[in-house]
Amino acid sequence: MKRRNFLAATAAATLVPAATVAPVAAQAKMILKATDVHPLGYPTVEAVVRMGTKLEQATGGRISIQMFPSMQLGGEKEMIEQAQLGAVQIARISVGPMGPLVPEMNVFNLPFMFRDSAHMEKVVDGEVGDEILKKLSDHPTANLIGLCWMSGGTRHVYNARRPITSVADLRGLKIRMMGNPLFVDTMNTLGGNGVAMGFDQLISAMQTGVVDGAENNEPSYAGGQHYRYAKYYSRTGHLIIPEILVFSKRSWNALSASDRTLIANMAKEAQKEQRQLWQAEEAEALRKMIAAGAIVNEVGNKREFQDAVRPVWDKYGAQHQALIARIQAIN
Ligand code: GTR
Repeated sequence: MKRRNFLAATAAATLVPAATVAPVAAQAKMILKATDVHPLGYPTVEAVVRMGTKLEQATGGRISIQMFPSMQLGGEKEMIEQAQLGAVQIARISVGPMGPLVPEMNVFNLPFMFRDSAHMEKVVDGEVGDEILKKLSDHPTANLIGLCWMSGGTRHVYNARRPITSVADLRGLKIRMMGNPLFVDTMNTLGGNGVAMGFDQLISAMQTGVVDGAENNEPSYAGGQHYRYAKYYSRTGHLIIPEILVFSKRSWNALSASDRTLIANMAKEAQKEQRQLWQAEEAEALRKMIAAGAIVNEVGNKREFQDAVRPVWDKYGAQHQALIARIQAIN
């Protein structure tokens, strides 16, 4: 059976009560399948695992979470599709690949949109964050419920050839970007060669020279041991992208109102928990990657990079001027 057919076939079965004799539907056991590209122990994964433990405690074991970490179910594109079908209930994904689905989300994907992580966190914690989650949940065809935000640090460019200190150093480098035309345009505008592919394909692409490198935060670079293939890690800081926990709308619609409230509240707690775990992990990852041989450098003049990506803002930001102004006004 093709993967998609298999997923469709299993989707319907996912929320079927585990107990065959269930006197009342409310007591039926429910195992929520969750997935993440990162391994067990990574802050986003750990926060969702803890959310599962809390859900079990709160429901006397009726609701639990089964985690499929480490790209076991594919890259983020596949994870989104599976959540849309209801083959998994919970997916923790980056806002990166969500931009083509929900246009407002692409505002978060604009290079240098946020001044720093604290700015991004303030934005997602406030009205704008709530509105965008709702935009996703209300979207007629996205088929996902936005539960909460998570932190994904700051993304920097890394490659096998040379340190990047100015925009000119990117010229001709093949850099893997997340699957969203905005990111490919960003890299191309900077003079590099943006190549869109899933996170699950990146290591083999670096090994075979299909790409010279990629761009990501320290925990993803260190955790995936990407320094083995691309040792120059240059702190371009071009993207600060929030991550998001989504729930399959198909599965959500099958839940009772009280279970929805419980899951939504637990997700908000997971957001806080992940942020704490993230801060510790970010510092630790930087230490680990340097110890493993990564060569980290600052770029000479950030302004030069910011100026170079203006065409990307013109192309993708023009229709969202009001939202951009609100984000910029948040201090
Ligand atoms: C990581 C992020 C993942 C995924 C990955 C990527 O930082 O946590 O959700 O977006 O980057 O580059 O595909």
